[in-house]
Amino acid sequence: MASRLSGAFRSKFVVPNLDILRWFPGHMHKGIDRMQARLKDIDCIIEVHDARIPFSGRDSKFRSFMQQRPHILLLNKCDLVEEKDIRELQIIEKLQREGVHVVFLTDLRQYEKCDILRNKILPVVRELTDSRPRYNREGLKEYNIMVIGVPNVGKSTFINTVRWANAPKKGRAVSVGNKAGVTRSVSSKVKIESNPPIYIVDTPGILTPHIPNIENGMRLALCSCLPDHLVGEENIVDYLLFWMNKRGKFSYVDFFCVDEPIDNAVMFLVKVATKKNLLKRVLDLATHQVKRVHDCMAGYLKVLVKMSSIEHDLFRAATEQPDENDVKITIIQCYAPTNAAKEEEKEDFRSSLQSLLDHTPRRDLKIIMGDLNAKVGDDNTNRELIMGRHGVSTCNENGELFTDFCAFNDHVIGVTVFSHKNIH
Ligand SMILES: Nc1nc2c(ncn2[C@@H]2O[C@H](COP(=O)(O)OP(=O)(O)OP(=O)(O)O)[C@@H](O)[C@H]2O)c(=O)[nH]1
Ligand SMILES: [Mg+2]
Repeated sequence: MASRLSGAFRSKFVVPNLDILRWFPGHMHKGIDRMQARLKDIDCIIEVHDARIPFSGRDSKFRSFMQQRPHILLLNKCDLVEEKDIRELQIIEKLQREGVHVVFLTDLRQYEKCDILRNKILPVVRELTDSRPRYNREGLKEYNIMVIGVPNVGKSTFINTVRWANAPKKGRAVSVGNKAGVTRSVSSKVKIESNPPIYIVDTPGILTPHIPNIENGMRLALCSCLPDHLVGEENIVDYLLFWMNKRGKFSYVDFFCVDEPIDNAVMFLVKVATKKNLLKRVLDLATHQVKRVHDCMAGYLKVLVKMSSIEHDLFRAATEQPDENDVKITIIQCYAPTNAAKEEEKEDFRSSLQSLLDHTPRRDLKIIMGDLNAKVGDDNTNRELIMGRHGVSTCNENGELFTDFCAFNDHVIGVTVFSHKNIH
């Protein structure tokens, strides 16, 4: 089928707007500065990356960290690739030619396999550190590791898992979540071994401010290293179709029962949604007629991507029916630290709030209320989707953090949308 149809497919993938691949929020910018500042206390860098895309996204920022300290690369989420592909495609050899000499393949979901972390990775950390000058840390018995990488590759999971391997009864030391940008600041040290003492520092996932190449960006999006809503679910599906068709991977045709390969995301989604009866009614404003369109944007059709190292069959998909038609509301009442409070106090507050939101069912309508102690001002340039122009005063630091938080979580700052009587 591949050779018969290959001429019919796009030869180049085009995104509607390059901005969809630009995600470099304030916490990443700050994170890089803090990581650089912490380096003087760090003995070894462990870079975690998604094994499905061993090259995409590991940009010059990571290379610069690699050069400053001994470096280990973990290609994680190996459960989502065929290990034989990594061997056959000589991924590790290619990485070594690029100067990445120590590479481990990990599957951090499998706790029982975590002896590799203690018995293989940690000894290598000690060996690499001891074999090089430690400058200001010469003679110290402890080892400090910093975990770096792009968002959502399993950096925080690595810390929890390796700590758990040492002390199974302890809970999570750092937050983990299945979306990009869960860790938003450089953490304090987490102890993972006592003899000799080994500590790890977690860091936010960092992307480059300018994705150098569209396909790299789309591969990162496919592996959820960028938020789906930012790139657009339809664009992600479109790239996936482009990628599979180009390589003659047509397993999706039978899986979705769509008769033949399709090279257009909208057509594909409409066909699948029709078969699965996942259509919704919308009013077409131009014709005033009710149309039935596919409902993937509402999250009813969820495309789960199983992509592997560069040339491997990558697709697995499932559909999710909405539970019922009723909507539940979750209200989170909070009292935030003031603008003058310490950075750690503010970070604790944001992490707790994020964790509460992450534990709220996705379909719930979420309302955050209380005293946020944030002034967001009245300038909503580039933030039109999350705030109006009726905020008071000028934006302060808490205001900036709060608008970032709302942008990340798709929340609207209701109080800025309507004008108020000037009675205070
Ligand atoms: N399939 C699979 N999922 C994993 C693996 N390791 C971690 N995950 C999942 O990947 C998601 C992201 O994990 P995190 O540890 O939060 O990733 P992170 O790199 O710290 O992400 P940020 O803090 O957003 O930069 C979570 O849902 C984890 O459960 C793995 O080996 N295999
Ligand atoms: Mg994290």
